[in-house]
Amino acid sequence: MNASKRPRVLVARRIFPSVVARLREHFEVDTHDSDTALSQAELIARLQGCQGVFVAGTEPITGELIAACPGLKAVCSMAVGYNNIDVPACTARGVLVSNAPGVLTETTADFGFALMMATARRITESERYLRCGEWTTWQVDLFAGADIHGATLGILGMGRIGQAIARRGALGFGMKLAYHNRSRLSEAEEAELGARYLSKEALLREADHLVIVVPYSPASHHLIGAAELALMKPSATLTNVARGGVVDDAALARALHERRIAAAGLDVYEGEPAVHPDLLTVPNVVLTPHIASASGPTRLAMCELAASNLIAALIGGTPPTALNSQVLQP
Ligand code: 8YV
Repeated sequence: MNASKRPRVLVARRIFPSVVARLREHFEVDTHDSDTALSQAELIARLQGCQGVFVAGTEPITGELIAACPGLKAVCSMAVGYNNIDVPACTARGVLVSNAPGVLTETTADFGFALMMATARRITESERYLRCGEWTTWQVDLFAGADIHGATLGILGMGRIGQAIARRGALGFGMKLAYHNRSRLSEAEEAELGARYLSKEALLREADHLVIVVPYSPASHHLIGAAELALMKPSATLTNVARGGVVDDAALARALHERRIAAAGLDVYEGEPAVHPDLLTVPNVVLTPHIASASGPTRLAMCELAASNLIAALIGGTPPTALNSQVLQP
């Protein structure tokens, strides 16, 4: 193909060079080879003349941006969550949107489970104590935490990742499973997992370890706030690998400080990368920087999937994980 006729795309974050090289086989590629997200105004300026954009979960693709970039035909994200993209605005203007489901399910479930275990067994809290030189003697109840095996695992949001966490709990650790989800699983799915469906309130009351895996939307904003935390057992833990904003971080910090729940494990935050200052000062919380999907092979697979979507959307073929494939209909 004549190089000047090739579609132009922007890769809006630093990603793997091998994926950029693959995109260069098909496109004129402009890169923002940086770990700092472009602002909305910068994105709009950089997207003039582009037909496609490769984003992470961090670039806001708003209706305003779509209107200001009339040449744009495809927005392909390497994230599974797409709350940063105004999909209806894209659809209305015929812009294809894709996300990256599937490839990160098991890696994210591994991490969610690990974070829950670290939280229940106080791993990082006890490591800080040791590193500070405070460990001087064996104590019968030193960092005594909660058991995982045999405990009730409560899953809020029973999609792919929720189910993968449920399997780990039931098969690996003999946990009792309970869940709440907008739509209930089929009887066969519930039986296979051995999972009981509960109302959100009953789940909060019964869970020994609550793991949150719901997508973020206005409907799930502060799904867990002070009132919900008050329903939980004082011995319970809460783990969030979904999105900041699903949990009211200020209310959670208060509940942790007052020991109204035992501990929390958080990978995501309201307004991240900023973290609520009160979460930084309570000891009974494990904090990680949004890395649940971050194994080397999985991050590469997420980028490859976004690239495959971009290539199919602009060159030809069926984008494997489009969110609005109706825009491709003639
Ligand atoms: C990503 C995520 O690392 O896929 C998602 O929705 O939250 C993470 O796996 C992140 O969004 C990429 O920016």
